[in-house]
Amino acid sequence: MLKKSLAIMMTVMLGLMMVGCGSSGKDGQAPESTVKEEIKENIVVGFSQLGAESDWRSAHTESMKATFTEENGYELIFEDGQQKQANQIMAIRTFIQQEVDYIVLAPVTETGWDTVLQEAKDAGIPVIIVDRMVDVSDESLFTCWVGADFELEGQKVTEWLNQYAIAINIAPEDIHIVNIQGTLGGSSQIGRTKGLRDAVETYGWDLLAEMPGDFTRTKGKEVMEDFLNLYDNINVVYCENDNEAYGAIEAIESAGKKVGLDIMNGEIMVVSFDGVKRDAMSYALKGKIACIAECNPLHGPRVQAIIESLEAGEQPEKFYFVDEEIFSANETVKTLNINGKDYQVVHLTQEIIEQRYQ
Ligand code: GYE
Repeated sequence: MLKKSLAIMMTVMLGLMMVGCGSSGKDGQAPESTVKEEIKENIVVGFSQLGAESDWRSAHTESMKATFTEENGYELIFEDGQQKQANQIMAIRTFIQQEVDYIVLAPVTETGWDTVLQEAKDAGIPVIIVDRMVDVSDESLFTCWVGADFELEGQKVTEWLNQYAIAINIAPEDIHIVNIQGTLGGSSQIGRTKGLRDAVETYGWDLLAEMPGDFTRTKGKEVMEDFLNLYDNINVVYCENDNEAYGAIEAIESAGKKVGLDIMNGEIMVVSFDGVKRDAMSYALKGKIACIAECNPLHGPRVQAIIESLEAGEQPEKFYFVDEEIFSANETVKTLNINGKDYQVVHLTQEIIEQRYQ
């Protein structure tokens, strides 16, 4: 059985039964008091978040904090790793010392977790991995994982691009792409980059360059400025998240160029991932971002469901992939077929945006 932290709530009801003013009590005894002790067991969750680089990450943190509240029967210990694996390892070691009931880890990179996860296992603390994955030699080192299929997200965006390119009749070799990658070594970067590279190979597009933008707006802008200085024929910018896309758009517009889908007439097309904020969707509605593969950050309730099933003695699925959409305001591409499965493209309208962000 798991250790529980005891949050002892003392409800002290002083039943002072005063008999007469200044009296020492009934029959001369001490005042009668009733101490009622209610013992409520809160489940202690130590959550090592990797950082605060993007809108996606803020929504993810928010979802965890809103779920693991005292009202819901939890105590959440939150640690921000600030993009450093060493900080996350330190946080996990602290959680082990604190004898938390569960460790939740959103790992910055995939590799390098074996030792610390073995320590958690030896301490008998289940570890739930969220968002990016861990690449460990022994999968029994974590209980389960919940997150997105990042490679599929990449395949959706590139298949959308492929169909769009065919529809506007542009030759594959005339598609000149730059890739602003996410944080190198994290699963979302690895999967999305792979999705692009595979499509480049399959369709024969021209991949000019790849550089990490660390999933931030600032770095996305810097990288795009460098790309624009180096290449004068870029017509597609593959941004591995929306924050990088905002930065890239800023750089393109400051350079006096136009973002949009009309790449036959000199516009530069931006595609990206996440779709968490209204801002990103509004950009998509205007065609400033041509297409966005959704990445859903609302993992709090999913992790809660996993913990509840573990508490009930059940064994949750080892890997739980979240279903996600693909958005574009442009109606040219309607359906994507990837590995034999159809995905409808959600054609954005103001109404759809209002519904999603009430
Ligand atoms: O897409 C990006 C972020 O790993 C899915 O990390 C996550 C990615 C997300 O900061 O915005």
